[in-house]
Amino acid sequence: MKLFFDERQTAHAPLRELHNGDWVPFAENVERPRSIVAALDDWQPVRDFGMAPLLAVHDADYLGFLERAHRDWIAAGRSGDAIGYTFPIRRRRPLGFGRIDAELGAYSYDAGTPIAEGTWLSAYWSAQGALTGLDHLATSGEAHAFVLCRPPGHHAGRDYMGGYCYLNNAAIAARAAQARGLGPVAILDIDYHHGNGTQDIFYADGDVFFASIHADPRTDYPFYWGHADERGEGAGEGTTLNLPLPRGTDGAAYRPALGTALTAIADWGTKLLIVSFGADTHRSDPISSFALEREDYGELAQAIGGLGVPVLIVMEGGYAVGDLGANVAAFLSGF
Ligand code: OKP
Ligand code: ZN
Repeated sequence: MKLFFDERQTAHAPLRELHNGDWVPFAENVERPRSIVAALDDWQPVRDFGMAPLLAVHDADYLGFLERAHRDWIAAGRSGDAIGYTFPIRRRRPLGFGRIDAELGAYSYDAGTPIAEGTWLSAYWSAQGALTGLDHLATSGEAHAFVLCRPPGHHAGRDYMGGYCYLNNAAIAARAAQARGLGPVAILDIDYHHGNGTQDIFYADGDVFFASIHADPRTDYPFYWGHADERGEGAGEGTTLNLPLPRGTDGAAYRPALGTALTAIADWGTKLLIVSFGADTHRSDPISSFALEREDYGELAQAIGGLGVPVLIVMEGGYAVGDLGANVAAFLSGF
């Protein structure tokens, strides 16, 4: 299987994040991609598909904000990473007024997603990686491709960042796949955390099926999305499937949920599957509470590969840096 990564994805290096009321070292750090790169070979260069495929998912004003936010932060006399602290609560208009602090709040839903000097460069090349992996699937005839997207993407919406995510790599690849006539497209999100950004982007869209297996949002981030009764709306009614699982879920308890998701994805007539893969379901993950073992990942991949459709795998979370590369390798070996 071909693997895709660009060194510019390591420019993004925020120093710290607000976590459970304290400042802690930023968990989505450059050791993550280093660990994955070291564990695998057959890495391929990422190509530049430009801004158009990003604009097919994200608002132009949001992309402009991401690109200039850190410069505006420095121009405002600040140092370090740009981070919001005032958020437009429901029913309050998210007016930006041009002050960087107001914009940071209006374009995000949490204070755990800092913008550092290299953030835009890394997010841009992370998304281009997803597009390159898709192009490879479309032109090579190979069945599977892996993109080391970093920063991850599944928490980013049309006009917001959050959960270490800025550009929604899976959604960008899905829209590009549709445009190339590779659909019907489904997205399967198996990160520990619910992919709220991806869900939002396709919630009223009847052409992309979104299924997610994740920690129950009654106990886990992102709390306000991913509940079992969220099934899509309008033309997208029934094309969102949420399968929340309790903390402590192990491989044996996880597999039936995966079976449910795969059956729904097959029944929907999927021709191309995009997998948002997080290795933060592993028992050793420092910010998550599932109990999957390394051996479970190969089995999950085998079940997914059993669908018999092309699969584009994009990396989402996974924070146990010592285990991360080996866990990703175990997953990919199952294809
Ligand atoms: C991203 B991905 C902020 C506390 C909330 C956010 C977790 C984001 C996970 N420091 N933590 O889905 O792995
Ligand atoms: Zn996660």
